[in-house]
Amino acid sequence: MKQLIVVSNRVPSPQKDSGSQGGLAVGVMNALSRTDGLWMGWNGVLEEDAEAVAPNAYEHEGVRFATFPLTEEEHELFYVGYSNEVLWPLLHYRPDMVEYSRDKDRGYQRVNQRFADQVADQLEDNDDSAIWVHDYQLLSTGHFLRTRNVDCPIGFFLHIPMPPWETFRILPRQERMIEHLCAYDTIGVQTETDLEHLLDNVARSGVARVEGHTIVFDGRRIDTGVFPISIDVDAAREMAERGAHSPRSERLKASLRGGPLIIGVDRLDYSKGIYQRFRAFEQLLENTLSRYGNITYLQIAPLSRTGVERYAALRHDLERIAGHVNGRFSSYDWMPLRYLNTGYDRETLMGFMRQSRVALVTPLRDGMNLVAKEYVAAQDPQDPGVLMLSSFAGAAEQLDGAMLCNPFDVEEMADMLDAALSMSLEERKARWQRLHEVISTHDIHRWGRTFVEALNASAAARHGE
Ligand code: ADQ
Repeated sequence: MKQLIVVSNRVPSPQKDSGSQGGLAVGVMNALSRTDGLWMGWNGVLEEDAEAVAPNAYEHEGVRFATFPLTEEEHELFYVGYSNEVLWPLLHYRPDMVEYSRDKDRGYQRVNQRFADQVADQLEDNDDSAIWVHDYQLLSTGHFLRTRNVDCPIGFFLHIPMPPWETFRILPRQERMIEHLCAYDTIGVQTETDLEHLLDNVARSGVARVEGHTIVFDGRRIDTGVFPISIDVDAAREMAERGAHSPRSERLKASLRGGPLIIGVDRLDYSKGIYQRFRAFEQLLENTLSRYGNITYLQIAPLSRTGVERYAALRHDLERIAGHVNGRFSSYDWMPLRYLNTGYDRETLMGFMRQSRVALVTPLRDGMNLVAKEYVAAQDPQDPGVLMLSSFAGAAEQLDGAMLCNPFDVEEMADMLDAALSMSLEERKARWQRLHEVISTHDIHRWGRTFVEALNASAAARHGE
């Protein structure tokens, strides 16, 4: 393969190096730099005559980028509407939150077509290229590429969960979505469970046949596989080591006054289970106040998707319960729950993680969850903290050294937090070693490499046809 084109809704900011942008950017940049790589996506700007604007081309870290604006209406229907008010809740097993309309559906299709047109226009050599499309915002892009006679291998990776049929079939016109998925050559998901559901959904929709892990549609074969996304373990460890000695970390440490620190780091999203976590922390305080002294729980939750109504409602609920917990338990010189909507640079974040005795990573549902893996990488091997992980995060299928919990059982979470805070050094070390072994062997480089290899294998199979 001479050229790899990656397509995602957003592309990493050229102001930051890929290492400081998190998992996806590192994995994709690695894959792109091995070929004549091009990364395409929305530039984050809304413009009235977006359709008439030529993509902005630039180079960063040896990789070419081409980004383009959207109109306000496109953004409203495609991104806010269909992507985040229909697909996001549905694929996170929350059909009760789905707000579907035909307008949003049409907007999604139109913008997916526009992404496909932009890519097709940039394609230099159909025979020697491959395209890798990312995530739920662009499920239909492969289909529209095919309608533009793009014949090269096209892969798709779903970063978020795939629910079972009884949930998936709630999506109006779900057959069309499956048909659009069948335009790809390779489909990757995060976990075995997601793959099981994907194959079952395809079979039950009646749109295509399933043979083992292969989908057969209209005489074409589509390979599927599990590719758990991960992190750059060495980079995360180095950032944590530096970050733990930064002035911010020193100030955080001094402010704890010897008490243990619990940390949570998430985008403010209802799928992350932050509300249930706050309640569990309240229960912990109620159960153990006299035992641990001043426990501090630091929840860092930068706002996301502020245009979506559900997120405003969640924010309101979190502010209310945080105020309630602090009102109930704070003393004149101690505030147990520190709830922040600020984003921090990665070094600071990793430094904070290294100082925390426990990380609460308790989503109600999550594709993978990179924070869980970052927390493991950030620990001091001589005195590691404890990862408390929801069994509904994709990461739980790999990270069995964590304390696995059910985020819907607040009392159980409180008991487990108690056990985590009093865990012996010996057990902490043993658990951490198991976790670290997994993330070091299954890191972000492996993720990008194995997906591109799978795509290449599809290409080879096509040429053999
Ligand atoms: P997200 O839902 O965004 O990703 P996650 O996997 O946890 O969830 O990744 C978030 C990233 O943002 C992490 O690297 C984290 O460190 C960073 N981050 C979070 N809060 C931050 C803050 N306050 N300041 C700076 N950085 C912060 C989606 C899916 C996941 C899947 C990923 C990758 O929902 O399930 O793991 O894509 O596939």
